[in-house]
Amino acid sequence: MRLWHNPASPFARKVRIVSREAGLLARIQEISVAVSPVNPNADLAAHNPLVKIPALQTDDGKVLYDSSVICEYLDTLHSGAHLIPADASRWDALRLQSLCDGILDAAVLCRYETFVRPEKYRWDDWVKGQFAKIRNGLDALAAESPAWGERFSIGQIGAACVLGYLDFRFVDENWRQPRPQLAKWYEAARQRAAVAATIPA
Ligand SMILES: N[C@@H](CCC(=O)N[C@@H](CS)C(=O)NCC(=O)O)C(=O)O
Repeated sequence: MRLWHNPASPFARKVRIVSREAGLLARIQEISVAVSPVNPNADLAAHNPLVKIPALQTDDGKVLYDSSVICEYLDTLHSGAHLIPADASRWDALRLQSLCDGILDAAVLCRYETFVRPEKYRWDDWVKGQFAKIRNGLDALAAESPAWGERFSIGQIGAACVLGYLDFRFVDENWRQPRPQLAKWYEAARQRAAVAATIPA
């Protein structure tokens, strides 16, 4: 299989953590590409009309996107504990993944707005609106993290990707200060080999 990704991409990181947790890394060739809405990658464009990462080409040639679909596909390829649970905890896990994806959508859009978009076109109120989503989402993660215990399914994988991305791109946000329990959870999550191996750089 081939995975188009970038080490900085939090959505691709979800897939890269899943592939490692599921023991599938040896079956995946990771191809690092640089993408942005104003700088599409031609190879990726030939496989994903949205020209976004992650995208996964399976062994039979199909190309899958986006990160949620790829994670679900990879979870069918191993015999270990499911990362997307099939039992009653499934809907909580999927909802948590959606919450984390929403926070990441807002954070990635803010990155484009504050870094890629020329300064004269920037819109402060729009950035404030996106940051409100990020902070509300973090508060929701903080409220539920004490109940996570040792669980590390797709929801917690999403949370690790959110927190790693904020550390990487928005360090001044200092998300830990008002949310010590979430910070404690993340310190433990960072010790997992799959999380440590994919810290954005
Ligand atoms: N919903 C998508 C979001 C993927 C996404 O936004 N990826 C960003 C990189 S983190 C991207 O490819 N941006 C390029 C673009 O928007 O053209 C997923 O879950 O995979």
